[in-house]
Amino acid sequence: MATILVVDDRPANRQFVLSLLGYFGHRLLEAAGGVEALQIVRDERPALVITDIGMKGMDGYQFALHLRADPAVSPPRIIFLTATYFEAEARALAQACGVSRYITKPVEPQVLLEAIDAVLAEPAPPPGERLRPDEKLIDGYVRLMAAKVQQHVSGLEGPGTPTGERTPERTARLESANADLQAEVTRRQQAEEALRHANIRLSEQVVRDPLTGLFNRRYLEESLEREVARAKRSGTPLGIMMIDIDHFKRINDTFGHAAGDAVLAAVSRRMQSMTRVEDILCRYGGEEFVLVMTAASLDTIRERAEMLREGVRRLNIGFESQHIGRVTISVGIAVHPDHGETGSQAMEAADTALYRAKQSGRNRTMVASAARE
Ligand code: GH3
Ligand code: MG
Ligand code: MG
Repeated sequence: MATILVVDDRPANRQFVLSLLGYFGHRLLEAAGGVEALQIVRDERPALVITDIGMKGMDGYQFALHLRADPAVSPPRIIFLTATYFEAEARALAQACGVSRYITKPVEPQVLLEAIDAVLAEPAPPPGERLRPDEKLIDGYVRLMAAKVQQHVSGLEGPGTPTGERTPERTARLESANADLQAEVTRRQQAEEALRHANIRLSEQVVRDPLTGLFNRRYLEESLEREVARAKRSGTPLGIMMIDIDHFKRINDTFGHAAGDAVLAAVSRRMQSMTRVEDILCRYGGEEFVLVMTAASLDTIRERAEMLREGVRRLNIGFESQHIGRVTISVGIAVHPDHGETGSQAMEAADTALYRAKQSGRNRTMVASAARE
């Protein structure tokens, strides 16, 4: 009696092999993929692994390579199961991965049982034996196999196929080919997805400030006129808030630049948590921020400014072992079209209001003076 692990991502295939081996008194284990199978091999140390060669996620050959490369396990004997139409590649792949046998599907019970007996009669691979697989060669075979799967499926489904030939065996082969193709498609989709994520991260880097994660000035400049145009079309007001941390220089001077950075990050996080997703919060420079609020009345903007001021004031900031304490902000507000026809005019009006807030003692909100309230 031997412990045998059966690996296949299609339950029906797995079940077929398991029920066949069930009659012969072996201890049977099963896995739906390469990753799971690796863990089972480490825990259960089967004498033999029978694995499908083309699976979603980790393929049979990748699984075999992992096993060979793992110094923690003495590698079990392996039998590959493969579709007939890429038998040649599978044979080469088996050789490159140090796998001594492969069996074509649909599996003939007699062939499988003989192969199992023969493989189990062989001496186990010595634990120290390590393989140096030729990655290029393997990659080449895998590509060939993927191409053949595609060819095979279009051959089965193509216009030249006589429709009367839909025997159960043919249907089973078609299903199996489709599943192989699906595995290949999934692999490609995963690669594309990873690339898409990398691209999103890259484009994020262009519009985000790295310290605070807020939008940067460049993004503000790009979006401001667009937002003004949109506000004009819809006839809704657009709010601009200029925000500046009070006496920020003192924080740097007292606690150091790194502590100053931590304050900038904490203030940004707090303000971000208090703004709507459709609003644009940017780090305009140093310790200055701009919030663009779409479709908001002056009252709403002023209310939001007071909330931000209170929210920041309540922060109790520490950095490493230092207690930095509280910081305050001053805010200048302007509304398009009341305080400026263009985005930059409205920004200037907000900046002037901010200057007045600083002049009159800081930690307060001021509205641009020409406001029609
Ligand atoms: P006020 O209340 O008038 O705004 O005073 P303030 O000290 O906040 O203003 P001031 O413009 O004099 O100083 C801003 C300081 O912000 C000076 C600069 O060194 C610091 N600063 C700018 N960018 C960064 C940064 O990325 N990290 C840190 N730690 N400090 C920065
Ligand atoms: Mg300041
Ligand atoms: Mg400043």
